[in-house]
Amino acid sequence: MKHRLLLLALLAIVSRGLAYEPAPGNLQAREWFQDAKFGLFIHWGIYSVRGEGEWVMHEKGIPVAEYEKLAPQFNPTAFDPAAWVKMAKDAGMRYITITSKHHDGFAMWETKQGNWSITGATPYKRDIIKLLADECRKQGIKLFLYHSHLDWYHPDYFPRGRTGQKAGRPESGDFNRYLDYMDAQLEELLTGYGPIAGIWFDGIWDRKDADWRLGKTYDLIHRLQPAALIGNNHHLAPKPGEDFQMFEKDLPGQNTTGFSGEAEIGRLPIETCETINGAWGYNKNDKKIKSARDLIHYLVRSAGHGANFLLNVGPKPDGTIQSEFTGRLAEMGRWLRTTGDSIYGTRGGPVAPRAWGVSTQSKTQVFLHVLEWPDELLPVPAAGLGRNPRFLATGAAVKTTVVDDHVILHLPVAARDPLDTIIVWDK
Ligand code: FHN
Repeated sequence: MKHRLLLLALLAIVSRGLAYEPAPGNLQAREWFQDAKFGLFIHWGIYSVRGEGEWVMHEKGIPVAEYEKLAPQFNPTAFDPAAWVKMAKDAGMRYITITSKHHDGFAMWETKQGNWSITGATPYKRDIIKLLADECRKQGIKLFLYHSHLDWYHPDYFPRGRTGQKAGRPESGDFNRYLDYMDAQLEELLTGYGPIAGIWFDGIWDRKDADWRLGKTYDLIHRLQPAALIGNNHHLAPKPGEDFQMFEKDLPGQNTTGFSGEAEIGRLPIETCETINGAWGYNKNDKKIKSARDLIHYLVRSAGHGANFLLNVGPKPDGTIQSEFTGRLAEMGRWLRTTGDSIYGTRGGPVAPRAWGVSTQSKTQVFLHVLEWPDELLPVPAAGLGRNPRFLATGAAVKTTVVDDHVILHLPVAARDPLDTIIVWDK
């Protein structure tokens, strides 16, 4: 009787998908991912033709038959994958995450599941994911794929969710057939493009209560490429089978967007993503470009929270990336060339994140990033800091005074970097 109960309990766990055991290569990939710290997000698709962001189909209520007319206009002859990858590497980024399919359902690769794709419906006819994957491999940078669960195009995406209501599709459909189609597309991506570092899912918030068969899809991915990391931007705590957790436009623990309210922080590697202006897909009217200072601070604060930073660009329909974006990325890369030791390969440090800054740590060193602190004296908890405090930029010793369990750092104005004063201790 006891054994039967145990067996039943085990079966229940397995059938709920809780039994996921990451492969050794997957665990290694998680470590690599956390060390990498900085990645390039790319939102690119036929929506870029309109230059009004990737939600234009939903926001303007464009029916499928009308939206399809964008495909013949998408001919990115200036797309230069070598230049994109070099741009990311020069920015200090260690991986790229590109939209294989966004919510409009359009495949940016040569899918065999219909003609709604770059090779089936555009004059360009070349497989963008393949071109980029080959170039990433050549230049030694990893590639993740953003893949939308939500689909405004496919007729079997039914019952419909809270978006894409005006796409003019028939009021019937077989949701499981849609999921089969999605799995078949994922299988193509995970078998025809070399090692894929991970799949970045998005969109199940559109139909929160639907059965998305996540276990089946996740098993498929892990079977085809055990080291590929699965993350899902469902804005909730991680689910079984996922390998990293992401936040959107929020640091872990914040909820300025309203997306992260239910997203309790799990124990997986974490990533947060942000835009350079306010848009993910190309938006010709969005001129609100964040400063390099703000973007660098976001990277530093992410690292202090133990999270990666995935920073987005939305390329233009011709395949070029606007100079405001490339300029910001170049500035970030320049900064990282002298400060990278305090970011790459680190985890959150002993001083918890504060309004004035954060701490990070590698295996041998602790780093304090003082981002906004007007005074010369800065008290911080002494626990875990280590020996020999000095300014990372110059190597000059930092004068300290110990008061109870705090150490007061003396930070004369002349020794400060207005962007980020970094102090390093040996462990
Ligand atoms: O709806 C998408 C949006 O277009 C974009 O892809 C971002 C990126 O994090 N995620 C979604 C909203 O949560």
